[in-house]
Amino acid sequence: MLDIRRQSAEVRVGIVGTGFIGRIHARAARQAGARLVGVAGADLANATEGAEALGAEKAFESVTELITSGLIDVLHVCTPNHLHAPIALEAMDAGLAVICEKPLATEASTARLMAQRAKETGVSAAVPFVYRFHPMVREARERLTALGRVSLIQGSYLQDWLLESTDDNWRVDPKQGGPGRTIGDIGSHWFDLVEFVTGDRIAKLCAQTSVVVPQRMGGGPVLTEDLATVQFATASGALGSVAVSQVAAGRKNRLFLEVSAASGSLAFDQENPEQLWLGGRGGSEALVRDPLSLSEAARRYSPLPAGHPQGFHDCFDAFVADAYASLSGDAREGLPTFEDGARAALLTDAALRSAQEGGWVEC
Ligand code: SOE
Repeated sequence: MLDIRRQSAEVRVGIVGTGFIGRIHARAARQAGARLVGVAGADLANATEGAEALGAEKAFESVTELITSGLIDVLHVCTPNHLHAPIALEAMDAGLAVICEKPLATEASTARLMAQRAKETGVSAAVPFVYRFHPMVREARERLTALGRVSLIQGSYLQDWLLESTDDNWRVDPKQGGPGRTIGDIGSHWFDLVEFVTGDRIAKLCAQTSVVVPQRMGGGPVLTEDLATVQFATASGALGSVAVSQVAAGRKNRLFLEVSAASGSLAFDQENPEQLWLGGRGGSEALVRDPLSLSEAARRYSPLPAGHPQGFHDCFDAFVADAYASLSGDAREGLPTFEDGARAALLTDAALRSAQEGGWVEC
């Protein structure tokens, strides 16, 4: 646990996994004023290379050595998915705060166990559903409360980085990525965002999945879905649908969400995050981010003046800053925790089950 005498001075950070997302975590940690103490990887050579790349003070021979070093307060878990659970559990048991990448685990039951362990140990445990930190997402959440009953929720999360059979990644392999690739990797973000923005819960869903590229890089048959469509109904009675794909040509990271309520609609597009579409029967407008006209909840995540675009890095930085703030008891509204990670894993699991067995699944 964080030493109370040091908490205002610095947060000492360790990172496991130094790929694309590990680098983003390292940058955000620094941005939040933390000290990047150590890196662990597959072996010492890998950790040394990683420590150098991230500018960390020390390379550790193993994850256990880093966890038990007594030199860190928080562990960032940025490995392939199948390693999230064992590492995060070990860190929590050692009393460390954890920031663990999504999906928290490759099965919903393990993700639930992780959320339970976070509760039992009392450590701070956060999961980077970072799209919550776009100011216009916070604005949508605030404004929606005044629009009356939600009738329809729809959208998509589309990428194309796995479009070609020559594209490959550890996420494609169910042993490393888990049984649900596209749903777990990006559907989890969409599910989280929709429940965060509406404050409602998906109560039941019905999904279909498809493998569009049957073989990659001459390997065996692809077993994880390239795309999925999901229909759902929420606890309050709204209906919804979402399409997720990692083979949608031309779409890079397009998370789109539209909510229609009794007296207006809202739409947010992650690739155009400075705007929020406000739909009204008598007229619609694209509200442009301007801290001067945003609600207080959104302004908090809007440090730059209008016309100075904020984006993915800003979201990540804000998420990590809030996660570190929670270490000293400053719990900020909207920090995605392991509870939220377990919830997204449950929805992922429900979608996969529905696609496999056919029909609706309660969630
Ligand atoms: C790859 O699909 C990926 O980097 C995800 O793992 C991230 O969570 C998402 O933000 C962008 O796409």
